Amino acid sequence: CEVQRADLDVFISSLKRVAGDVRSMPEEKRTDLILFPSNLTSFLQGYDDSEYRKRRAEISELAFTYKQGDPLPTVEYTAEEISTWRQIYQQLRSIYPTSACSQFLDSLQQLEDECGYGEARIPQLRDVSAFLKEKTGFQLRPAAGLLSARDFLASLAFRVFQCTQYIRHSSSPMHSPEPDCCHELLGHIPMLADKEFAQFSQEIGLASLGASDDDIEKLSTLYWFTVEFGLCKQNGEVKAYGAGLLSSYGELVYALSNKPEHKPFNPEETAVQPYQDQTYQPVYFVSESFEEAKLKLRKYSANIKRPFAVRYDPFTCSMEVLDHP
Ligand code: TIH
Ligand code: FE2
Repeated sequence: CEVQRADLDVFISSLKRVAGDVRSMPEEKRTDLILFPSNLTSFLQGYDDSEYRKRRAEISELAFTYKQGDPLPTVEYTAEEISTWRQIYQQLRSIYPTSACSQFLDSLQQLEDECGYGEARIPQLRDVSAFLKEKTGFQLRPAAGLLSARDFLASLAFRVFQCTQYIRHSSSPMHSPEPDCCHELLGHIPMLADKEFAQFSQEIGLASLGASDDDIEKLSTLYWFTVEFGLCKQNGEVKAYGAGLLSSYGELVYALSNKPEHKPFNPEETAVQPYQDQTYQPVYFVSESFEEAKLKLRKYSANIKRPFAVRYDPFTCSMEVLDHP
């Protein structure tokens, strides 16, 4: 059985292909394709705001030109952008203590104490990435928006999290149908600073390497209902740990109300549950704990057929690829 070494670039070649194709298009068309995927346009605020579109194109350019190893780009946010952030921060911060899981609350406190989190300014990916690297080894990479599930999941296998840097339109602070910096910074980062959750996230990524398109679809649905919209029990109460909930005041309140359906997390069933990417979810999955979710996911992943097996080497941040699983 031969062992080969592979880095993240080997697994995310399609990202470069998409970016390359898009860069050769006329400006108008390319902004449309990348920034405003057709299934979301009618739900997106800011689609008609030409200033906003220009700003989005400017920030996405930073991600297109980024290469592995470069320092993370910084963005000078405008007064209007900071005011949107402030509103979102204040609103969410007030309901976190009763809605968010304890791991999230602990990490957010640390981010406020050690990493400049607060309503006054939008944290820079560069500072946040250094913070995360110390806590759990996760590192950030800027993303323009459109990313295939395979590329996104492959990054997680390397403890790399791809982050957008633009902010949602000021007219929709309570919910955005697509990720933005509020979603990454408030939803994902605190969870990725927790050791056990970081491990859980990486394991979804590891399961994706070499998986068929069909299995990638199932894994990205699992990712959706856990990392993005997961709920868990803590001291007999249901709390949110999903980033899509923790960055949307509107959906966080809704998810914990008696309106949507709550089902127990079970990978086989969760992986094939149809999901909603334009508005709130009709159903959420509840785990007993992260430990339970991790063990169930591990069992599920062991049954995925793949042409090779992988082992992550945390010292070199690379993958050992073994030719016989
Ligand atoms: N709906 C989330 C928010 O308003 O912050 C953003 C997204 C999460 C997952 C997909 S889009
Ligand atoms: Fe997300």
